[in-house]
Amino acid sequence: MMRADILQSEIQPDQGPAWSRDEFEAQLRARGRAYHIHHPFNVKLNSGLATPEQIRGWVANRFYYQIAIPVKDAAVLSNCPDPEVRRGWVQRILDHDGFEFGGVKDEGGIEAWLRLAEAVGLSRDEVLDLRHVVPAMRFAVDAYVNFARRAPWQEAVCSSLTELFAPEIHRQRLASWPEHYPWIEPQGLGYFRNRVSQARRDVEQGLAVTLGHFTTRALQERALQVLQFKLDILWAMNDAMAQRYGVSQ
Ligand code: AHQ
Repeated sequence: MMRADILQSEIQPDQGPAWSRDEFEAQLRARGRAYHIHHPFNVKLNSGLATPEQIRGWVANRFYYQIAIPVKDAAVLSNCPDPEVRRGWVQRILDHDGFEFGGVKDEGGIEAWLRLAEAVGLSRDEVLDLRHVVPAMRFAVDAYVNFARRAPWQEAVCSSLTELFAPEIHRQRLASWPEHYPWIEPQGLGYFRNRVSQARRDVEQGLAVTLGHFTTRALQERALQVLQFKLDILWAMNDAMAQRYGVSQ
């Protein structure tokens, strides 16, 4: 029975034998064809055709996604009873919120995103007060946080696997923005530099949990449905920004 709610849609009856771990991973990676690296807004950004206003709009709107990530990850932690998994997962919150332990201080990704904002000519205040965030951006991001709060924690882990494709998009920005947008102060791109390695580390844990938990064919199909849900969230975020900042689809 079809349901409109990703959280309620039933696990379909068994559709044959489970895929091997390698085949299942290949199925997950194949969904990269729907990753937002292919969205017209991202293509315009990374091909050097975006205007300063479009870049500022993208940075100010994406800030809403960035501040939602640690809240989403805290929701995963709150639903996860496994201390081993939590020990790995808690690193994601520190990556974004920063930390100070025994003399080691890291400002975190949210602060790094605010430096990106200043580097593209936005003030901290106009980013922090979310005045530029368009409604459909909020709805897409809020859908992700609410999914992580209510879904089984293994499904929330699986939904983070869009990061299988993230190192490429960060590398693409690092390679193309300095050349196309020399007016952006280079130190503003520090966030993307940090994410290349952080995404790789995130994916190691996320993939291990996903391959280990979704072990029947029906569960594996559910995992693909959850990954597609998150791919659609990223795509919808870009649709919202494209519509507001005049990027034709
Ligand atoms: O900066 C990003 C980030 O911290 C995360 C966390 C992860 C998750 O838990 O869903 N996904 C993610 C992503 C970040 N940046 C996006 C981008 O295009 O800059 C990519 C995005 C993702 O691939 O899900």
